[in-house]
Amino acid sequence: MTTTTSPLRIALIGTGFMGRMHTQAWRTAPRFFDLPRTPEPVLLVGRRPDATAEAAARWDWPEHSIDWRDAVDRDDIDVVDICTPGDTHAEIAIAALAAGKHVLCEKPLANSVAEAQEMTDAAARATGIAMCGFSYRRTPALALARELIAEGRIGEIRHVRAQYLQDWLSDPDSPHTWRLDRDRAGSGALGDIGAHSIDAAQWLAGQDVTAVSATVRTFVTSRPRRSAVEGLGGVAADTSDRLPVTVDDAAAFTARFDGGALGVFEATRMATGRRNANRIEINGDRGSIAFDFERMNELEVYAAADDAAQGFRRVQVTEARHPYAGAWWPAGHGLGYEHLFTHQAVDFVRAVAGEVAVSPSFADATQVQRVLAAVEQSAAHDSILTPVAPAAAPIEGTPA
Ligand code: SOE
Repeated sequence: MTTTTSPLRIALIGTGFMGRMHTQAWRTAPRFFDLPRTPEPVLLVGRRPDATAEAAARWDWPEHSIDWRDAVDRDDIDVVDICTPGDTHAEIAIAALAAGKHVLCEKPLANSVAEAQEMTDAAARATGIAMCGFSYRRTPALALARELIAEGRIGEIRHVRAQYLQDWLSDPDSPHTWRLDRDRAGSGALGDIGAHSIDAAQWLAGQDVTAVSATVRTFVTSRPRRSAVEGLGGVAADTSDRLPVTVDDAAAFTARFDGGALGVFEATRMATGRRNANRIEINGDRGSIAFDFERMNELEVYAAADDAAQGFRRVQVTEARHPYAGAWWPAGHGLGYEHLFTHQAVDFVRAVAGEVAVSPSFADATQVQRVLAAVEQSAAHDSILTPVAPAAAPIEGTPA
């Protein structure tokens, strides 16, 4: 019989993809994990009255509003969960923390280092906890990788190789969205998905990025205006009515880490055929780990100390002894994308109760923001890219 614990009353701000995902997580967490407090969805906040009312009814939120301040001002709300475009994170999080709320804020933390630092300073002054939603840390396979690396199983880390490949923008006529507007999103693929790679790399390696050399590209510079129906499945309107794209479509950069490792990163939403290929490989002097979210229940492990049967082992991370896995199904049945967010909700509730550390904290997320800013600064000065000398002109008379 599950013990009932005091409620942790949730206000969720945002009704897009992450609003749906976080709703699922708050409801699922207490059904599979023993928690010190029971998440209680109370208030859903959106932008449009009709779409917000429809989402609240469909996702079983008792109350709804179109003003986030309702979440901050009410005494019967304990947690403000921010799932909105990046240009609103700082104002909402700082107000919620000042009102004594606990805050979960989607990634990247903010649209600038200055904003992220203001949020971190607000968290340091606050009574509530403040966590950033780098959800891939909660993949059982990556949590296992971190345990193995922390135990020294792959030795001294030399290489970190991370790619996050999506393709939902490969079609030049896929509709414009706030994620393509620098004023709202801060950056494009770099901050949206490259931030995940940066956070995971630093967290797994236990080292921070200290310098980068980068280049970015925007392949499609304008896109059709999205129809009025947005958030719950909008479709594009007339493709001749286009809005400018003011962010990167793709970013590539090398990185130095303070522990001596060398990093190579790639983030793109134009990798045609790759729907959500979030990959990372870390090579040490005694072994390696490799992860690909397209096979998210598996971790590839190489141990140099192995005997003649050497090679990368494909570990199914579904055993009860593996991180988070024991709460779900028998070994071998596997988890999905949504379970990362349930694990995030579990760890958030446990952090509120002081049972576990807040991870990632706003300070951790601000370090990611500093790396994002360095990448954009480096890419802005493409002069760092040394042109390859042109081929010598062919000698007269030689065949082309
Ligand atoms: C981008 O499309 C996106 O939704 C990211 O914003 C999420 O952080 C990532 O988990 C999935 O892709």
